[in-house]
Amino acid sequence: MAPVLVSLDAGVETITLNRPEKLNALTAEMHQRLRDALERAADDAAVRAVLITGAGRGFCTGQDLAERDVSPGAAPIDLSVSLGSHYNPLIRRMRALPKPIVCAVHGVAAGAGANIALAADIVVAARSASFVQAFSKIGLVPDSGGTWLLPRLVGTARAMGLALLAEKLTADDAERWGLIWKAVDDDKLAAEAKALAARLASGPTKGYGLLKRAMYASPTNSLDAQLDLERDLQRDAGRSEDYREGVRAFKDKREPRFSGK
Ligand code: LHQ
Repeated sequence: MAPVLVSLDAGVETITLNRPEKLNALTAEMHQRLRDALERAADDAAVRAVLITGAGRGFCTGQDLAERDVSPGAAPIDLSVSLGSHYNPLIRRMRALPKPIVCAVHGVAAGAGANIALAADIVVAARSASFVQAFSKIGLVPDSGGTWLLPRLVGTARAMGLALLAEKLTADDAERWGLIWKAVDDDKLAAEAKALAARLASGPTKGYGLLKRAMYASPTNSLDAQLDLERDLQRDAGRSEDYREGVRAFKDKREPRFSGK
């Protein structure tokens, strides 16, 4: 079986991390397949939303720790190579994808696995799931955008606690802290995540892409710059077919039928 499964159904590209015997710990091959899947999502107009999920009993435990030789006498390791070639491009690709990404987290999301999940646009987690900034347990710094995202989502005090203590944060606490969109009962996770992705896939795709750009530019922009950006992006949104359809549907008092254009 491929370590990452990709399928397309009704506008939703589902990407399933599929190395369940290792809790979907990430290998170089998996990164390659993730890259291919996200490139396809970007290029193929038939893809209007992405759903990321994991097979087996957990979502993902980050980098496969067995990929590197840390035995005494082994050659020094340069982890920046892996970040530069795999993890950083993955997070950038997710954030830049002009289509919404839903991530369904169950079991454990640890290390880079947690931060990849948090880089999605909407994160839904099973109530029994947990998020662990496991990095400090092995002497590392939170990566995959963790040190950028965590303080912005939960504040520096909680971000530091999560990073230094590397304790499991329950899905309920993650929801309460504003780290994720929602915690749901375990038996509802798959259906809930699928429904969200399907709903987004039938939405105004162009508008969603522009919305992502605005939202993710916000943390580093001044209000002035953000107002200008909103003006420019709204110009583009207003030229979409879906804007016209949305307003027509409103006037006709019916549900809109968005084409994604
Ligand atoms: C694993 C892993 C794993 C290999 C479970 N690797 N096998 C980025 C770029 C470059 C380099 C370095 O780092 C990074 C960022 C990172 O992501 S660093 C990695 C951060 N992740 C961790 O440190 C998590 C390591 N895993 C754990 O601490 C435990 O597996 C947790 C607490 C997540 C789950 O514990 P259990 O439920 O007890 O499961 P388990 O430990 O028995 O795991 C099941 C199997 O999966 C087991 O294999 P085995 O052959 O013994 O049955 C584990 O060795 C394997 N596995 N995570 N990251």
